[in-house]
Amino acid sequence: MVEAINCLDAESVSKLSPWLKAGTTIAVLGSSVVGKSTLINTLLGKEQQSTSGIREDDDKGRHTTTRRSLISLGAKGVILDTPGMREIQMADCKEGIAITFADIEGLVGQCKFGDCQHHSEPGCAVQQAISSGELEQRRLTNYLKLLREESFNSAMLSERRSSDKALGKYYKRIASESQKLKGR
Ligand SMILES: Nc1nc2c(ncn2[C@@H]2O[C@H](COP(=O)(O)OP(=O)(O)O)[C@@H](O)[C@H]2O)c(=O)[nH]1
Ligand SMILES: [Mg+2]
Ligand SMILES: [Zn+2]
Repeated sequence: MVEAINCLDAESVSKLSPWLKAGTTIAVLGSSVVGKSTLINTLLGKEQQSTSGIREDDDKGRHTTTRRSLISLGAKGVILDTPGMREIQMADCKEGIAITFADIEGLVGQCKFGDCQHHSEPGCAVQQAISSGELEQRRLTNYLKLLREESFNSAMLSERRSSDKALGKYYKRIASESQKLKGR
């Protein structure tokens, strides 16, 4: 669905009401200055989120939304304001890929080798489907590309999570050791 709205106009923003229900969480995404915070303010009926129309000066210079925040819209659910993002990466979406490419995943199970990469192995059911015209090469390329992206991002994410955890433990240890030293 695409809705064109004026974020500054409550009546226009009310077009979004079918998606704003109790129990739902909505995230606003998009480049900086597209009007994400403005939209949220109009939904709230007050200027709660800083927008780039409001100048805020601090040691970092002029800025608007600098961090994520989760805002309650009462009976309209909750909404997540975000600073502008350059890109959105996928992770933990193996299930979504499996559903979207159910046809290919069905073929994969029929390949001769369990670890078939579906490029040039003998007995590859996927390549057979390409030759017979049952499957489009473009669709297979997309599938393989998404799988690669998924596994790369998920690995990066778990690496980052474990290094964050280790850092947290390190901080805790330093804090408790310095407490001990103070107590002496
Ligand atoms: N005319 C008009 N101005 C808008 C609209 N949405 C946002 N703005 C203005 O665009 C600027 C950036 O909005 P802001 O909410 O800070 O963008 P954000 O960075 O995506 O959060 C502000 O000056 C808003 O007043 C809109 O629908 N119409
Ligand atoms: Mg903003
Ligand atoms: Zn195969």
